Amino acid sequence: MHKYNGKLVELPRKGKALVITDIHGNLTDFKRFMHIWDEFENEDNHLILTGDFIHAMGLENDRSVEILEYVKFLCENFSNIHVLLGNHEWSTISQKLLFKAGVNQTFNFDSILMDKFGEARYRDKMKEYVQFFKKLPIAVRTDNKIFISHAGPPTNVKSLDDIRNITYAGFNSENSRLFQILWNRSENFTKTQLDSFLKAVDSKLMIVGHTPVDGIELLYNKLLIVSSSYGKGKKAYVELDLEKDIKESKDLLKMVRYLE
Ligand SMILES: [Mn+2]
Repeated sequence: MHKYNGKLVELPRKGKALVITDIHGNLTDFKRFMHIWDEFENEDNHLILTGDFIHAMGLENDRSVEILEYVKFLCENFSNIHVLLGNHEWSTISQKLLFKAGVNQTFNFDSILMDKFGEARYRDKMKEYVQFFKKLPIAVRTDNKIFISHAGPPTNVKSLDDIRNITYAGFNSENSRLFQILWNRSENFTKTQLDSFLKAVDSKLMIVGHTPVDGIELLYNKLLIVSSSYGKGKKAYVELDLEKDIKESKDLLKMVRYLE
């Protein structure tokens, strides 16, 4: 099947992987993706959610808890489902306050938990979720050399071991490798830094979410940014062939799909 190597999931040259990014509390889109996965599922195939499945980016109809409960169930019951940590789940661990569009998302998640579970169960539920988030892997590397993470690349990674051990320094924002792989956007690295990261992790191309785009955006011909739900228009995902040789971005672009 696959190797769990610290915080890195290593996928063999077999089957396909669905790569889905940034659900952000959107239960309607989540269900549509789960339907696609149901059709796609077999013992060689994998589902990869690249983090930020919680926290709706506006206040209306935030279904983060339902999605989180389901994602947790999937993780605990299927070894071919890989859920990566995003900066929003990380903020729940680190208790760093996240302000988006003037809304304190951490506080909003707290209040949803409070509404749903009540004063009595709220603390236990929060603890349970934090434990779950801490166990999530941070990245996937496929045998055909695609590196997948929530955001990034970080500018201070020297080897795959730096990814495997990335949470040794803790979950606070002083752990700069972890912080950067969860938060970095195009303005935080140069083409040279992207190239040296890919070399360090022995990968050809990289797939991330995090930055809202119109379906997809290709950066420096090496980094594919995908928005599957929360984005700027089209909703894209990747049906990644784990067996094919992927030499350049155009090979990867052929594997992009869109929600109808
Ligand atoms: Mn994000």
